[in-house]
Amino acid sequence: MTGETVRPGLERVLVLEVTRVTEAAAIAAARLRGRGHEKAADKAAVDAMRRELAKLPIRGTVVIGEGEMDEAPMLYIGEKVGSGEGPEVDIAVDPLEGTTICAKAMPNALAVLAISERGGLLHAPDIYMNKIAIGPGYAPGLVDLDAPPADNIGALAKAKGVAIAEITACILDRPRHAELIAAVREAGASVQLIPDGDIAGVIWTTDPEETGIDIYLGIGGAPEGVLAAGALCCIGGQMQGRLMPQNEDERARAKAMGITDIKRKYTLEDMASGDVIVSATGVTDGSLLDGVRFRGDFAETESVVLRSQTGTVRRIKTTFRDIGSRFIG
Ligand code: VTB
Repeated sequence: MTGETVRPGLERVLVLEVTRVTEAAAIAAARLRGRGHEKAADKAAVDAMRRELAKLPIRGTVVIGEGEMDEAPMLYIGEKVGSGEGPEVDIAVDPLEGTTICAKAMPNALAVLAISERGGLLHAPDIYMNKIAIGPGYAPGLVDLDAPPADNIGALAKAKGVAIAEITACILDRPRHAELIAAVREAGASVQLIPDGDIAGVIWTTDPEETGIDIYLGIGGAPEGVLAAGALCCIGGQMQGRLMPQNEDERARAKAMGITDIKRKYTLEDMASGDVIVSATGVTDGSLLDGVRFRGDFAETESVVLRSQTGTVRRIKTTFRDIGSRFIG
């Protein structure tokens, strides 16, 4: 053997670099856990993430961010981030997924970032998306966004070899889901409602034995949909999504971002493909990750970093010293 083949794609050293970014965002947000100030916690996470992104050796473009340029001062869609040297990459961020969860110090708030080769992540506006996701190991097309919930649940139970009563669907607790929730329960399955945080909801489907969640269903944010697709593209699983503009303005925004067919049903590959790295750090404790622990001038974080090209899943526990001087913006 004359050495290892170097595969094209993102530089693997970025795996650790992106984790630094979500760690910093998580620590900044965690300082404001339980204070009831959603905006302050989100801003702290955004500031920290942007500061860390500036240190990365990349020429990055934000494709999923805090909003469009006119509504978000930082990490807006189209913003250039990184040191300005290195590969051209696309970046999707959710500096604080679950701002309300964090403000209430409830479970499952995360700092999330995905990085891909140019064009590897769907450029989606900050509007709603209808989503369906299941974990790996099932025949392609087993479930479908346009099929009745009972059909999807039935197909999944059959493929899993269990009774429908043993299937659990994760759905955001919103009035708009009343019919969906009723249909899933009527089919005989159980529903786990979540207050926010559907990136985690989708990721849970990849490990039903651990999380108890077999399928994710319902309407959440499109940015969260693309980030969740990024994660599934690394771990495996199936997902479909369709943008759900609520008015003319949202339709126009989607068009301005290059979306010509607003009714298009996106597959997982349409939303995330090629070499993708996703990092998530826990802000509050959750079933995916522990939240940030503060001990005197130390902080401990737990992150998971995924890479699609190799399918590697890394869990990283980090202890930071002197956080008083290092992480105050
Ligand atoms: C979800 C959830 C987010 O927005 O995408 C949701 O994952 C959808 O919007 O944590 P609504 O709150 O309007 O239902 C969040 O709850 C907040 O960004």
